[in-house]
Amino acid sequence: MTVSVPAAPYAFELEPEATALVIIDMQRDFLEPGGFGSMLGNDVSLLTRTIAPLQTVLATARATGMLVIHTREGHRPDLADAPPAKLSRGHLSCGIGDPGPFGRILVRGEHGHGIIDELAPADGEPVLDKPGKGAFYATDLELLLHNAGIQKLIVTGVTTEVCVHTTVREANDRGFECLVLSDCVGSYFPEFHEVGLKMIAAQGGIFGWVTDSPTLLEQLEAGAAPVASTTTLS
Ligand code: TIU
Repeated sequence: MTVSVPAAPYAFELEPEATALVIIDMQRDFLEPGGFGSMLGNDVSLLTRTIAPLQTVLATARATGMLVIHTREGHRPDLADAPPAKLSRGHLSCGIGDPGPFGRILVRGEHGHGIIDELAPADGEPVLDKPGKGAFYATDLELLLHNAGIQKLIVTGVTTEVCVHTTVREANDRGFECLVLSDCVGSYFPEFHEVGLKMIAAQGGIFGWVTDSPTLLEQLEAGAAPVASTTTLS
């Protein structure tokens, strides 16, 4: 079955069995009020608005039998996999590895590093721990996708211009085609979110495609390939 999803810059064709849903870094420290993100002065509601639509996409992907992959940004407790340049960046008084509101910040195993309860991984769904912004860097994601026969990615999560963008660029260079869901990705900076999405679909889809979750779900649920059409980014 091929599903044709209206998108910018033109319809994205996907076969569910060759497509993975990638959910990037929906971690408490980025999303929850009082966590690391909000401690830095960010408005986390710009990120939490992605949770409800993402829950629906996740349920549909599971029902369709699609591969679902979750990622978490973070480090070993001894920080041996954290570049000193990352640790020192920003001159933060409370940064990576320091005791934060939800445990040590971005350290694996700590409460704040965990994925929010609303999007908890199901048994058998790969959860990828990544030390960088991109999900391919220093992880086995590419191997995992190749072994599962995956060629296309539906990309969701946070933040649009940081970990989502880096991952889409990495995926694109490796030959994967990415469909980014505009309502299922979010940024602390609305203008970066908007421009970040435009950058993906510009120049004929230089990095990938952009649509929203209702548009994807409508086509997945119809289970057919209607006439291809194009949407514009608002
Ligand atoms: N996951 C992710 O995007 N990590 C970040 O550090 N994002 C920021 O926007 N800071």
